Amino acid sequence: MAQPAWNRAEFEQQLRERGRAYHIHHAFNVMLNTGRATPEQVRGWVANRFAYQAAIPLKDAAILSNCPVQAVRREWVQRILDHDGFEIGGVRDPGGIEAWLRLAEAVGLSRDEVLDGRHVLPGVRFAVDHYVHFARSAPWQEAVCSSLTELFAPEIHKQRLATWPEHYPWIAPEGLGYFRNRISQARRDVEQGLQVTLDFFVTRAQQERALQVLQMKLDILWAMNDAMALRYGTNGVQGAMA
Ligand code: AHQ
Repeated sequence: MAQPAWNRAEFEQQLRERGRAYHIHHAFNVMLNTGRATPEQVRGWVANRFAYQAAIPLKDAAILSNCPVQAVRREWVQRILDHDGFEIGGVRDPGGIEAWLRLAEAVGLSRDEVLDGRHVLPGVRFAVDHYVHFARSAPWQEAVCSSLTELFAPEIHKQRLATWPEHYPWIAPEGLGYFRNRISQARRDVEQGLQVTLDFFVTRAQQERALQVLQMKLDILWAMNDAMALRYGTNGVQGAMA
């Protein structure tokens, strides 16, 4: 007997409950955000996470290329501008990738060693490549749904802004600009991503699929932290979930 579909509020609650598995709870992130990371571990995180950041515009362009709904594309395209930056009608924004490179310089990395990917770990590379491949090959609504880990992102950005200046006074404050920008951008992203998800995944089987897609993306973020924890250690810090 097919189970009844959840109503919108119940379905949204099911999505939000997956936050239990968000990488804010991973030992590597707990170490970072509780001030127990060495400069080498911070640099390793920044250099590896750049691989993820640099792939986001490719992922979002893949969604645009698969999405036939103009009303969705005209909002989704903002995400590419957020990351790649733009100069339109005299308005200039260097974008998030440039902000991440400033974070890299603030933690003592050169732009070149971040841009050439020399520090990127195999597990990070495979997780990032899977995310881009998924966005290229999955139905566009599933790729939209996979971005909903951002339901939990404002919290992790706020946590960094609240803890890094005190714990890592050696990082110039302007290096943290990326995290400041993402709080509002993530909130705006989620508004669109959640509406598309709640509108499209309506039967119980579709809703269960949406939860499976969200879990896959949570695993992508978790796997990147696993690779970094193995390479750089977590200084004995235990995550909120093993
Ligand atoms: O900086 C992040 C970002 O630009 C994005 C885009 C979004 C997506 O489309 O999947 N996800 C995401 C995330 C960013 N930062 C991560 C972090 O921990 O700093 C969190 C990550 C996410 O929650 O998916």
